[in-house]
Amino acid sequence: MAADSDATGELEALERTVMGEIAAAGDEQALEAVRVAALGKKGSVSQKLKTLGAMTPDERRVMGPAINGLKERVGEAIAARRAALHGEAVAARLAAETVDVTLPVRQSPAERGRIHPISQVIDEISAIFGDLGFAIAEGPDIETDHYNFTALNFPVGHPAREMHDTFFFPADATGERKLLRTHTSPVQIRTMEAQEPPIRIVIPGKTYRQDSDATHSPMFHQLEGLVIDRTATVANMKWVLEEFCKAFFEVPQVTMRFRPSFFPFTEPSLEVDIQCDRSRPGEVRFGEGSDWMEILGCGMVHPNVLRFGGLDPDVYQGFAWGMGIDRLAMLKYGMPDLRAFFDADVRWLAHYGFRPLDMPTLFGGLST
Ligand code: 2U9
Repeated sequence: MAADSDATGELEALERTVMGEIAAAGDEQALEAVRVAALGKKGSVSQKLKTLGAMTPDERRVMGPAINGLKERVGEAIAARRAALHGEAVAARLAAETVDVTLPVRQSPAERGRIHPISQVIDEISAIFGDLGFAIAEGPDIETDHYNFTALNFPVGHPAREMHDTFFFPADATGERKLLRTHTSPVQIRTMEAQEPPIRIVIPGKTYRQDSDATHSPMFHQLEGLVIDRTATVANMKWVLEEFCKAFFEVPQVTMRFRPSFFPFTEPSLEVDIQCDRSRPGEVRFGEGSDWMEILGCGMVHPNVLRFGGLDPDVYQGFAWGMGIDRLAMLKYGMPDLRAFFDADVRWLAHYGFRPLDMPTLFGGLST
C-alpha cells in the first residue's frame, strides 16, 4: 500500500531526526527539552500516536506497532543518553573536586599571617611602658594648628609651621586650616586638659611630614611619652628612659649619652644616644662598642606648655620624650629602607614580619 510505505518512511525520517537530537543534547537540561519535544503531550512522536484513531483496522495493524515501537526506542535512547550525561557530570565533578590527600598540610592563617614590624615594635614599647605603669593614649590624626603648634609653644612663623614641612588641609568655612599632625604631642595637650595629674601616658601613632627618602616617609610613626606630677625630675626621666632602652634592646645594661638640644615644648631639651657596636657590617649591637646611635629626644615640659594644658607650672612639672618607631624598628630588626615598610609586599612582610601568636611581653621575651 503506497500510503503505508509513505507513512513508514515518515516515521523512519522522524526517528532519525529525534535520535540525532538526543545524541546532540549536551546536558540533562537540553535532553529534557528533546524529550518534551518528542514525547510530551504535543510531542512529534505523541502526535503520531494520535493519528491511529482515524486509521482503518488494516492500517492500524501496521502503523500501531510501528509508532509504538518508535516511542519505545526514543524513550530508551533518552534514558541511555540521560545516564551517559549524568555519568559525565559526576566524572567532571570528581575531577574538579579531587582532593590530593598526600599534599602537605597548608599553613593555618595564624601560621601564614605576619605582624608588621611597626605593629610589633609598638606592641613591644607599649608592653615595656605598660609594665612601668603608663597608660596608652590616642588622639586624632587630623589636628588643629592650636594643638599641633601653638599649645606646644611653637612661636608664630616657626619654620615647622611651613607648608614644606606640614600637610595642611584647605581652609574650612571658618577660615581655619586643619593639618595632619606632625607629631603625637597634641594628644598630650588633650590629655592634660582632660585629666588631673598625675599623668603617665605613652602615645603611639601615625604622624605626617613632607619628607620622603630611604629613611623618611611622608607618613611615619612616633611614640611620645609624658609624665606630669608634682615632683618629676630629670633624674626620673633618665631612669625611665634607661629602663626602656634595656628592655627594648633586650640587654642587661646600656650606656646612654644625654646631649643638650632644643625643642619649643621642653626646657631643658636633650637628645639621647645609646652606645653601640657597629664594627660588624650590617649588624648593630647595643650595650657595648664605641659607636653612638641617636634614638630619642626628651626634656622637661616647658612651663608655657603646662599652662596651655591648663596646669599651673608652680604646682606641676614633668618630662616628655619622643621617638621614631620606624627608625627604632630599622635599628633593632635591620630593615635597610623605610619605604619598603609601606609597600605592602607580602614577600617583605614574610621576611621581616612577626608571628601573630608571639605576643611581646616582658617576661615572655619581646621579640622571641
Ligand atoms: C608635650 C610636651 C612635651 C615630646 C618630645 C621629642 C623630645 C623628640 C622626636 C624624636 C624623633 C620626634 O619622631 S621624631 O622625629 N621627638 O625629640 N619629643 S620631647 O615632648 C612633648 C610632647 C608633648 C605636651
